[in-house]
Amino acid sequence: MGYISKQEHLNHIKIYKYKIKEKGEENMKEEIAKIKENSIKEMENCKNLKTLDEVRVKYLGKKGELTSVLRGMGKLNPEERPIIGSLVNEVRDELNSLLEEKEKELKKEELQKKLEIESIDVTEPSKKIALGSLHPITQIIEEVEEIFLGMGYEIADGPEVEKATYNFDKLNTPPDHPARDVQDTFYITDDIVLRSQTSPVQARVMETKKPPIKIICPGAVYRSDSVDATHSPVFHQIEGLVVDKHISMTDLKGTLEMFAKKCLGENTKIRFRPHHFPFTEPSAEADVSCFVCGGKGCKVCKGEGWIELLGCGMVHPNVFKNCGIDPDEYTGFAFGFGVERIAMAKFGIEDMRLLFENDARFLKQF
Ligand code: 2NM
Repeated sequence: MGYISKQEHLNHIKIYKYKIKEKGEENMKEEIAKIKENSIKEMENCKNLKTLDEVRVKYLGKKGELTSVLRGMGKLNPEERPIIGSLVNEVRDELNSLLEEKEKELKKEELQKKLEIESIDVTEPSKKIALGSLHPITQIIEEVEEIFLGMGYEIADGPEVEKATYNFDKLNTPPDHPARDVQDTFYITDDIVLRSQTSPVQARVMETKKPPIKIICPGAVYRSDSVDATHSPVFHQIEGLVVDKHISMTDLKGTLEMFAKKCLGENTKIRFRPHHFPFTEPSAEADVSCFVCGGKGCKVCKGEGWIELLGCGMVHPNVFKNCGIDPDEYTGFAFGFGVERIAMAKFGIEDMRLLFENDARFLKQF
């Protein structure tokens, strides 16, 4: 820079300041007009409340464009300031009311959109609820219950943790009987067991109810067996009992034949073989003609044509005496079978363990 005198320098500054001041008011008016024009344009282009608020901040916020015009008023002559000041106020009020209007408009639009999206279509199909299904064991129990209810029977139940007297002694099973061995029965104490059959329920009914008695007793029973394809330490039984005057072996055979036909199909035949149970005399086992091959021999009946179905017999007089029923006045028959065996035969299940694992992929099939 070349040398200038102090006076020259001061004059130079004065002239410069004067130039700004001279131009100041016009410039600012122009600037304000531009701000107004731009902000209105941007406001009109706003599509939602968020961008509208951005426009508000950009022009009217603390660091907004119109606000900074007010800040720049220091540069103006004192007489120019009120002119620009009131112009800024005027424009700010105008912009504020335009913003308010636009905001109302956008809010209305957004509400409209929301109502459209959230409106309920009452004709839309409902969500499907996935239903479970009854366990195959439960299905068999319910089916058997239906058949016997249809023949006038009642359903009875009792404790699974049972006195040894009800599980054994009252049922004519003496203390030295092999079934009472700890190898075969779960003992809680010396005289309390997990019931190994549901007949203790029948002993309890005979003790408390005067004949005629027609009951079936479904439920879980326990035996100390190792798990394999045909054994489980817990399984299910259904036992039946009829006590009245003049009940005979023909009633037993007719009842079980009816049951076999209803449960396994009308063409099912039934045969009785002599057997032994401590609580019945005489005792028998009943087989049914194979409901898969009809008797020709197949995989399910292992080529026999017959499938072992149940045990049965005429109630032993000792059982009646033990339960307070006079064997000279009343006779009766009883029968019992394992539910798992029937379910496996009916549904073609080859391994009993599948019935206890409760894998939904398996259970879904029935
Ligand atoms: C069976 C086979 C034969 C039976 C006997 C009794 C009672 F209580 F009357 F003595 N209830 N169930 C019975 C008879 C059970 O299951 C294979």
